[in-house]
Amino acid sequence: MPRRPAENTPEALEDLEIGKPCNKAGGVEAVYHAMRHAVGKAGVVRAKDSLTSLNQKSGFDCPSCAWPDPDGDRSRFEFCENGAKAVASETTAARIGPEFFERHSVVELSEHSDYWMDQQGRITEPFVLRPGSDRYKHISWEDAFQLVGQEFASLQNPNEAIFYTSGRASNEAAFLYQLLARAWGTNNLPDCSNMCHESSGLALKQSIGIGKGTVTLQDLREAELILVAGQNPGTNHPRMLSTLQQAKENGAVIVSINPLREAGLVAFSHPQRLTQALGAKTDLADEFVRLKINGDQALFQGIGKRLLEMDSEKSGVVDLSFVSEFTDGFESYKEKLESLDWDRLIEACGVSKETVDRLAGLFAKSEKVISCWAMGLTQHRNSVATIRDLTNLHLLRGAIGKRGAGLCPVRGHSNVQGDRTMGIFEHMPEWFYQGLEREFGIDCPREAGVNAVGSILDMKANAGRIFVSLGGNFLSATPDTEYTADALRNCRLTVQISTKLNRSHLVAGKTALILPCLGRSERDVQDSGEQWVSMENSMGIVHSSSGQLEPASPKLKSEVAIICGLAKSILTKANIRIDWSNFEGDYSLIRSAIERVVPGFENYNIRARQPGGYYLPNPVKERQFETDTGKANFGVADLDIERPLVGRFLLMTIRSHDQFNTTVYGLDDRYRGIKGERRVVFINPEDMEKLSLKTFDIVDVHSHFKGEVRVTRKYRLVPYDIPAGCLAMYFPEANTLVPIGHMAAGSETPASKSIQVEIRKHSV
Ligand SMILES: Nc1nc2c(c(=O)[nH]1)N[C@H]1C(S)=C(S)[C@@H](COP(=O)(O)OP(=O)(O)OC[C@H]3O[C@@H](n4cnc5c(=O)[nH]c(N)nc54)[C@H](O)[C@@H]3O)O[C@H]1N2
Ligand SMILES: Nc1nc2c(c(=O)[nH]1)N[C@H]1C(S)=C(S)[C@@H](COP(=O)(O)OP(=O)(O)OC[C@H]3O[C@@H](n4cnc5c(=O)[nH]c(N)nc54)[C@H](O)[C@@H]3O)O[C@H]1N2
Ligand SMILES: [Mo]
Repeated sequence: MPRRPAENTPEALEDLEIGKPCNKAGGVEAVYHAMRHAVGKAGVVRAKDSLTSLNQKSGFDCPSCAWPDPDGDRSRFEFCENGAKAVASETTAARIGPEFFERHSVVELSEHSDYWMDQQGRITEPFVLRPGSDRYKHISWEDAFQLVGQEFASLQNPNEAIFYTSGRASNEAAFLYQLLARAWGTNNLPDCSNMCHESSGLALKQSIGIGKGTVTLQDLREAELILVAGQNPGTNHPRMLSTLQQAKENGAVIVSINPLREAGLVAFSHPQRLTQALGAKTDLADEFVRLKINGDQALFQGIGKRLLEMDSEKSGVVDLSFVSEFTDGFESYKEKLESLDWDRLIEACGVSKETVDRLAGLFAKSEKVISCWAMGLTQHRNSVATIRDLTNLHLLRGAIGKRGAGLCPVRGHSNVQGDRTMGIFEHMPEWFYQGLEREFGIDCPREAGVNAVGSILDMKANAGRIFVSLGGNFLSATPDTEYTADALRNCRLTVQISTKLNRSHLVAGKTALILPCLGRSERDVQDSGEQWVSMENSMGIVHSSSGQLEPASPKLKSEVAIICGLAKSILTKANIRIDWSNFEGDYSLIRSAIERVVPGFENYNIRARQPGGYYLPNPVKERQFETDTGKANFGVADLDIERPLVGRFLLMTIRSHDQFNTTVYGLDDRYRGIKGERRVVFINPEDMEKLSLKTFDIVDVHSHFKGEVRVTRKYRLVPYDIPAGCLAMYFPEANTLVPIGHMAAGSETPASKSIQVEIRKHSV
């Protein structure tokens, strides 16, 4: 019996060095680190070519985050340190070919770290892992597609197939992918958004009628007050800092709401401005609100309560004309907040009453308010209610649907928003299904499919599923690693469309396929010539992206070509008449089909190609709220805060500065002063003392959920400026601790930022 590949990162400890956290982000050091990564991996010429065409109007879209490019002139280097790392990782000179898998069995590979895996380079051709074998072997594209076709043909019911998407896929690929799933007969379309901004999408849909942000870069530049809640832009959206810097120079007050004092929000040196690259800096956040993990709902309710009190003292604080013309539910919201007890609110958020009053004062004196947020708000049990409570503050002040004001959920993956617009979702509205039926003559299923957590439960409970993954790293990105590993192992077939090796290739179904694809930086040539693709960024701008570099291997196919190849072998029913070969040969035909199905894509082939792209319509910008009441809805929810029980902590799982989600570029977290190690637990020094533990001590972490216990071993303790009772560890290593059943009410996003844990000195 061969050994089973390990599902988790190895427990080996590296050489940890702890330095002082940085007090600013950016600067010349960021440029240095960017160039070091780019040149080190790809070689000088490839690095220069890739970085100079990154985010240019005729170049390719940065595969890192979804922050928009500036509308006006772009500097020749419109990228950030972490964008450069993402590009360097994709354009690396290292390769994984057949000899690599001859050298390494799957078990052996699984014993390496994620960092090591990323360094092995780009996968050059398709590989198959056959039942009983522990080595991937080369397979031709033709045979790979045929194998998939045969496996699909053996399923009893279309819902036995699951089609996952990661948010890097282009609109063109995503549209064809969901079409394939629906023509096959299922809405099983989980995506990375389920672990990401699903809570934002749902909350905003309920409150304002559209699950997307409502502001532009120009709005941010004009805002008077900007909240940045539960977000670490210095690491995860570095180009956002230049926008914040401009806002600041125009007089905006910036408030950071976070348990951690993240470097980028303290101050920023623009690496592309000479004086700043050399050391001068702009102080960004005027106020740092150091709240407890999961204290946000209480904080937002507290600010709302104080605004109502202020309004009763002196009218005009609540924008009554906005409230009466455009909103619904104000009276019950008011009643609810008035009934809340101040002591309870203050205890729950962990900040002083004076701070809440001061924030309310800032809201009351600012006409133009923008709230930005990311995973610190979306990955908790009460996330949907929290985001609705934040939205309520904007409704109270009429700070939405006008210049300089609105809501800004800051998306993660560069096209996660576009993928959803293209129909990657387990229950699309009826008009969408009818559009597909009209365009393609298929019968769309109407039964809702599974989301990410739903698909794990389904694969675990039922043997023989087929799991197809358009990008991403499902095993490491989802909660409860060991549980998810069993779910994937239970599949008859797992198919990964990937650029680079990851753990989801190793912990796989009975049969597993790796179908390697072109990266975004690479030229994509099909029958009709060179192709381009398109994406939608965090602000609803649709724009094009054209790869510039030679593909990493001549045997790679584009995502579109792979989906068309799969579709031709999976969809054998005679009644399906979709011309996949035409789509594969000429992507403008895909865009024409999208134009006929999805509103807002009129003249798609022309408009997406114009410099800078174009904005999708967003009715909220005109104060039209397409909700069930036809108005913006105040959300009224009970305060429901996660609190650690006695002897326990609340753990958040966060990103280091050297990773993109599950891809680990390095072992440092420069802004937090960490060097050489990812297996760390950040802890308040007083908590450490109370437990009689010391810096560098090795601990095991146990998570508790409804009587279930999960453990991960061997992490080093790092004292850090984090509120008492709170801990932080890095994702994905800590995902083992996230219970599968612990998720946000409504959105079902794993609550990976508020996990009940206990720490103990390591024992064997
Ligand atoms: N370089 C790089 N860029 C990325 C990514 C990456 O991994 N690397 N990932 C991309 C993706 S997919 C996404 S979704 C985004 C993620 O971007 P972020 O959301 O910034 O990423 P996280 O590291 O999860 O950070 C969450 C922040 O929330 C704070 N936080 C945690 N819990 C709470 C809480 O209860 N309340 C409040 N107020 N704050 C809290 C943490 O201290 C941290 O600062 O970045 C995208 N961009
Ligand atoms: N505990 C915890 N868990 C989390 C989070 C957290 O904060 N804490 N964050 C969640 C969030 S916000 C997200 S978005 C998910 C991320 O979940 P995913 O999107 O599933 O994961 P990634 O790590 O972004 O995927 C990386 C893999 O994508 C492949 N890839 C890279 N580029 C391309 C490409 O151009 N095409 C194709 N086809 N493949 C490519 C590579 O093989 C790489 O190994 O993780 C979630 N999981
Ligand atoms: Mo994300």
